[in-house]
Amino acid sequence: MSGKPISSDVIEQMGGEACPIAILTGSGISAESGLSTFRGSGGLWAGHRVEDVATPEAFAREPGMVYDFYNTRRRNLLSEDVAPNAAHLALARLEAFWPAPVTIITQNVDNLHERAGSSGVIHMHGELLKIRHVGTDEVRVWHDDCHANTLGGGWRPHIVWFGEAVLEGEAIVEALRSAGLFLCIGTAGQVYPAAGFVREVAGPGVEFNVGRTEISDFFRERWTGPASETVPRFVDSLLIV
Ligand code: BJW
Repeated sequence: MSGKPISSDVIEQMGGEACPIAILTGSGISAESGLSTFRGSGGLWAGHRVEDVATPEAFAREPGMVYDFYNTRRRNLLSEDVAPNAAHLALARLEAFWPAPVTIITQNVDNLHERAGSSGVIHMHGELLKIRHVGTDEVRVWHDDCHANTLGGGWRPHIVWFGEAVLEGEAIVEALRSAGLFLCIGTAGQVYPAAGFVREVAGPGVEFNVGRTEISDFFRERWTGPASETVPRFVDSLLIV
């Protein structure tokens, strides 16, 4: 961290008008809620090769394995053991009390931001509790297992795989363009376009992670530690003026 803490800069702006805040979250924010990250040891892909499960080609080649992968994760997300943690709750509190728009752009396919109370969450990589028809693009909420013959066939997980366009691109551009502050929580910064947001956003960035990432150098400030501890402390520093 260099210079004075970013939170005091932002608080100074409160004398005029509070700035909109854009927040990018990744799987690290949900790790303490009992959901696996992607690339760490024991991560989601530890037992699978990425290209076996997270591409349209893999789905065409071996649909059964891909359906099973997401069915297992959907069941886990719906289990009693998984719930929002203090970081999700702090972001919902920020949205409730910050006097300017707070937009969460999440790479996560879980629903923990919504369950914590955040609204208007942008799920750029899709949602585990939805399925999409490959012919019509119709999207449905879906809490059961999904297979090749579900609802007569043609339904796939509503997930953005490698090589597919991310969702809600225009809303993301608008949130980044207008943000006076950018928070980036629990992502390794290895998957684009999300990894490039810190270089596109109008305002300064703050990174929250347990360690350094490939994009750490682009942030004005870094908070190191578990998100459930660092994010509530940061939010407190913004809200207590
Ligand atoms: C904690 C913590 C705690 C742990 N507290 N922190 C430019 C350059 C090079 C390549 C590309 C490029 N632009 C596009 C590409 C190609 C590609 C890409 O990025 N490839 C890379 C491998 C280089 N991107 C795409 O294909 C994207 N599409 C696209 O660009 O389309 C263009 C297009 C336009 C028009 C038409 C057609 C195409 C799509 C990307 C989709 C990504 N989808 C996935 C899988 C979804 C399926 C699933 O859920 O199974 O989304 S990839 C996977 O990675 C998942 C995640 O959302 C994403 C990010 O992972 P994340 O969250 O960062 O997880 P980890 O595990 O890597 O990191 C966890 C972090 O948390 C670590 O840093 C920990 O330290 C930290 N942590 N505990 C705080 N308690």
